Amino acid sequence: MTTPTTLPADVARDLAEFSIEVPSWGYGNSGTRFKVFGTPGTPRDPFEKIADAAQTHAFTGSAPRVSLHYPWDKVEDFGALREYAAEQGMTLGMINSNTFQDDEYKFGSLTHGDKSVRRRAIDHHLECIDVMRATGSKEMKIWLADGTNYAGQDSIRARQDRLAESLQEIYLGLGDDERLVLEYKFFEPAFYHTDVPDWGTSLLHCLALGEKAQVVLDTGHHAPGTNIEFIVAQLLRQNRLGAFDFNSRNYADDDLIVGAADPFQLFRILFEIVQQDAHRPASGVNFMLDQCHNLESKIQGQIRSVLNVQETLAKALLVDREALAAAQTSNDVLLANDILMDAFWTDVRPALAAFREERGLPANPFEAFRASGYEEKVAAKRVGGNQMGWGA
Ligand code: LRH
Ligand code: MN
Ligand code: MN
Repeated sequence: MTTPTTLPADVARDLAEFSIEVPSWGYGNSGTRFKVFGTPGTPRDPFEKIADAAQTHAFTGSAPRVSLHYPWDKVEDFGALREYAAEQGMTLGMINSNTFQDDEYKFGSLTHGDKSVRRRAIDHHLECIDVMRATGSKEMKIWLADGTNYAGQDSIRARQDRLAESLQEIYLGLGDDERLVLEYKFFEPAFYHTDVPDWGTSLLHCLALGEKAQVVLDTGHHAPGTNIEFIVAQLLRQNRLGAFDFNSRNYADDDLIVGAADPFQLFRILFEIVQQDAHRPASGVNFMLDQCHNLESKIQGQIRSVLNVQETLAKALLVDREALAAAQTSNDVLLANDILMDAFWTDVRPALAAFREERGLPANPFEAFRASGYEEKVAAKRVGGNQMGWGA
């Protein structure tokens, strides 16, 4: 394929409809267990995080929602936060529960052997449903840090049973138009077994709960070599892929910028999405970022991420699917592969620049944001006070 200067109309339409949800915590300081480096101008409260997220949207036109983490983003009045977001042209997205930072959850939360700890963890999730209602959100994301470090530490089976029971109670708290998504992760912080380590476990719990429960796939939560696009295809086939946490990894749960470590993997994932029309809003799949910008500027990192997803989605949409189907039918292995690779290697940047300009957006959102002076302005204004960090 030669470099296109404009996008085909159907591709442009799909890209115009496609949106990405950004994480509030992506705008706060984060780091490793060794050091958290601060960045000048880092938000001091959830309102400032939303103001920064609104920049990502203003420059890309594709990131109109902010996902909140509770209680990291706890405020007195969620209605006021919602109104503030609306003034900034944003809505509040998925509410992430958090049962991984309290001492009481040292040995588990929804799986804990002590009923009173489970009660507390269930109540926290019911409170998240209240937060959903106050913020206008319809979705809750559950990621559990629960697990054990040593063989024999606890009964794997009993923990599954307790988890199923706890989830059931949370599920019953959902309204008809609300849903929960259950995120899996193969290790960390637990190092021997994790209670929701893989898509199969998450799916089994979701199937037991009902249609308002779906799986969330965080791209960083798999063992090296895992074929993530296969999982995507399978979950979509079952209508149980609720959301993505996009990021990229070289080693473990690195939370680096999506598409940075392995752009081809992102392409393969998005091609499975496109083949099942799951990129369309009607599919209900929430495409979110879950990233931590330890070294780089946070808003620039978020803008880069949105652009990476947009560019890669454009490539996936450009695959000649008719020709691919014909090559597949005739078992022409190399032609089929060539058709896919042709789209992957196509430089869509000039066509996307034209697409953005047509919509009144900067041709290069990344450069335009850097030149806007926003970062310098907030760095001067937000001195003093506590910068919010991961876990603040
Ligand atoms: C866990 C996780 C989960 C949390 C987020 C901060 O590793 O991916 O989604 O909510 O990180
Ligand atoms: Mn995640
Ligand atoms: Mn993670």
